[in-house]
Amino acid sequence: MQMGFRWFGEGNDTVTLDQIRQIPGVTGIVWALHDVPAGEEWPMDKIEAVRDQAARAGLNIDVVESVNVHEDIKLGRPSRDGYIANYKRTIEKLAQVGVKVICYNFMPVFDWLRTDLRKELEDGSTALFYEKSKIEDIDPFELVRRINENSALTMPGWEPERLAHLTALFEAYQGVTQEHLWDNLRYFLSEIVPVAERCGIKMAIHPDDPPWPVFGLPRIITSQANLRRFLKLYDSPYNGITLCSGSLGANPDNDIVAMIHEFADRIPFAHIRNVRVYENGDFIETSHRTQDGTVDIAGIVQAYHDIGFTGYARPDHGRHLWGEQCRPGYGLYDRALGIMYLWGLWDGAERRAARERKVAP
Ligand code: DNO
Repeated sequence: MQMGFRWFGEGNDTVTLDQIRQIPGVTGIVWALHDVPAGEEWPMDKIEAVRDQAARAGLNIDVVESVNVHEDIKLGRPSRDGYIANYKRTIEKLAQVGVKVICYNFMPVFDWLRTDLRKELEDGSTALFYEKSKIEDIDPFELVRRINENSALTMPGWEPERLAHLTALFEAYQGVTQEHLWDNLRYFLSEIVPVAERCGIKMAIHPDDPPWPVFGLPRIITSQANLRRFLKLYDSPYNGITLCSGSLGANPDNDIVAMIHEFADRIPFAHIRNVRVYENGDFIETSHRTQDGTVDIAGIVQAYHDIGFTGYARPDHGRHLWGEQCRPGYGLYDRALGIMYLWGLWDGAERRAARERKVAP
């Protein structure tokens, strides 16, 4: 297991590369050009600038998260081909600087979705929170109307300046079913994966977060059965998964350990984090420790060890601790603690395996 740490770039992250390099066992940053809009080709000089910054800190840039997919590709519009051509050229450029894995997602309109970015936990820290009733069964057009009428009412991702854009996208997705989305994903993969194969880059789709449809928008990367279907859309080791335990774990029916075993050779990248799911379906992000949430982090790390995982991993969203001012979910302290917990589990698994090898006849 190779450990990375997400970094949003110089001037765009409260965490510095010098801090990251002091976290035990971290060998690379997980990065992206966050100022390049989805659909545009990434400029080489900006890619090289990140490579050089990381190299000065002794960190690799093997994992990119994310090269975002333009909505026209997800919608299957004729203009998708131009955006796909840009995507291919970006893959080729990233190969030139040694990138090994590209994480992306295929969620319409929103990436991860929460209702509160700083909900207080019992210990006084704050964390990302999802309140089901605020999102499910809500007509998005009605929500836009309510926010327009009452500026005190808002939600992450629904800032007043985004409302017109959101409304246009919701209109565009009307009538787009899950099956349409599967077709558009298949088309995207059939174009992209051959390029990734040629470049030696593994594409790794991120599951939908949360793993169910929101605001009437289709979501398909949600479960073991759907991941199986996804992998069959294009059968290649270069068409893989970013197995995110927190995203999938928001649905307690998802058995992540079983997924690790079933998809063992198709997981180039693992996001490992915990969530606590409540009976009413709300969930909050907790520390990485198994006992703090409802996801079996100890079982998950053991499963990665059992399959001989040599891919990349990173801790995911952390809580905001000790007064840290940071991007929601992306502070230094809790993710660094998370890494030490993951290494503790991993090293324990190594010891057990070595002991078992010794006593084996
Ligand atoms: C959340 C992240 C996601 C992820 C994208 C991948 O913090 O895990 O935003 O980067 O879904 O494209």
